[in-house]
Amino acid sequence: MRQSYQLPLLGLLLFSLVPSQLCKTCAISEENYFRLAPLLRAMDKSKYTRGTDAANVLLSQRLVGIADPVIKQHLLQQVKYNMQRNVSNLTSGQLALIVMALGACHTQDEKVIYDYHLIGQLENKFRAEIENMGAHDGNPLTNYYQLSLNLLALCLFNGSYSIPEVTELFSPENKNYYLSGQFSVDTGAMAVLALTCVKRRLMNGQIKADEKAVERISNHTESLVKKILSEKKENGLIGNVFSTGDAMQALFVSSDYYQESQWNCQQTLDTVLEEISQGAFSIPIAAAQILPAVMGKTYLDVNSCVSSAGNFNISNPVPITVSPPDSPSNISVNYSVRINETYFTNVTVPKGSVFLDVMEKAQKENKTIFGFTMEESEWGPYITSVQGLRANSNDRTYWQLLSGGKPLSQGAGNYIVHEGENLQVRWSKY
Ligand code: CBY
Repeated sequence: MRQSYQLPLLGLLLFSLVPSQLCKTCAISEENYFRLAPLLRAMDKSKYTRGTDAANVLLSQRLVGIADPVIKQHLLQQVKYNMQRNVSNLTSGQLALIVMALGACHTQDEKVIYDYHLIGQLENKFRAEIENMGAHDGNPLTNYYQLSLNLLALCLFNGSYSIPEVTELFSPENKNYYLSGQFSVDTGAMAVLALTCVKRRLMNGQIKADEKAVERISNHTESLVKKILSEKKENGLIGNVFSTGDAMQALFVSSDYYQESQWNCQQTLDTVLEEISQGAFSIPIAAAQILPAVMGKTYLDVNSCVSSAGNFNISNPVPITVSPPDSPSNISVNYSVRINETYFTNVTVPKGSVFLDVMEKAQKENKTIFGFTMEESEWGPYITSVQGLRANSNDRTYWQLLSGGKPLSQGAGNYIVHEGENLQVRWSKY
């Protein structure tokens, strides 16, 4: 009895001793800015996309203070076009990114948020995600990465959410942090950013709740940070190359929860710079998700932007033209579809083809067995069905892409296939 009475007090005492809102970052030095050119080139391509990756690019650019009016105008048009068409077409995470992009750095574009009542719509989408969890065994409409983006945007732009509900929802034991049995670093990182925002508002007295709430949110954050750090690889990447940017942001804002010796930020940054030079971030969204971290920024900085445009003298990148190979040769790969049985084929495609080209070639040969459908996503085509069997987030089913039995870390539109490779799409649960 005595102990349970003392615990909250002890928590409060410990809390007041911990230096809060600490934020440790490591960032690229100015003389190395030229190494970011491939990212700027990649983000430039979002001028030609119709998707919501434009929002991610705009958010990222504003955070690092690149004021390219042409790109900005194009992105803004895209976002407005999207809004006017039908907001209900957007998923919760897409709308959250649009809100953050428009609201970042308090420009006149912020007005669009209020003209279109985007905060109210975001609150509705958050509610719908939670209701779906109630009806479908704890599975949201989309996923926890998007729920985290949703909470983050609501927190940053004064939307409402229930603190007890949020602490319950984002408990580190929740299965939604895991995809196919593996802790999703991207998801955990986004949750840390959202929870940190909520905690800061609680502590500043901007929102009210009992002190237990702060303590629970701190515990959740600590546990998620531990899981993120345990996915650190020898070369410094956290999860894989595409999750490292989000993970860095999460670690920047949560340095209260780990020792300096547990993370060598400079090593991670160096490896990321190396990956940039090798062309790892060639699609706009991948570039947009790594850029803030490399510049030492996080999504929590949207309300306190500083202009670094003056120093950033590589804003008009010239694309490097790669001449196509003289004689395009063909390669042959094995391709299979696995449901309960496995259906095999062998197809010939031009060298440099991607996974999707293989799937299309197989489909042409046998529509019944290799027929498939896809949808455009920010990361490129997402395979929605094969043989008419459709992925469904209510039962966590999806079509997994593999090579040599190992899951790929790129989508069908980006993974370049090699001679003799054993490619597979597999009916799976995440
Ligand atoms: N973003 C989202 O909603 C996606 C969140 C995310 C965690 C995302 C990775 C991280 C990010 N930064 O955006 C994510 N993937 C999720 C949640 C999912 C699941 C989607 C479930 C749902 N109902 O929303 C799911 C089904 C488990 C999934 N990803 C599948 C896949 C495979 C797609 C195959 C297909 N059918 O087309 C694939 C290719 C893995 C595989 N081997 O099958 C895959 N994802 C990959 C590789 C990735 C990475 C993409 C990297 C790249 N260069 O293309 C990823 C960044 C991402 C997008 N997935 Co998912 C993760 C990584 O490698 N770090 C919010 C929205 C607004 O943009």
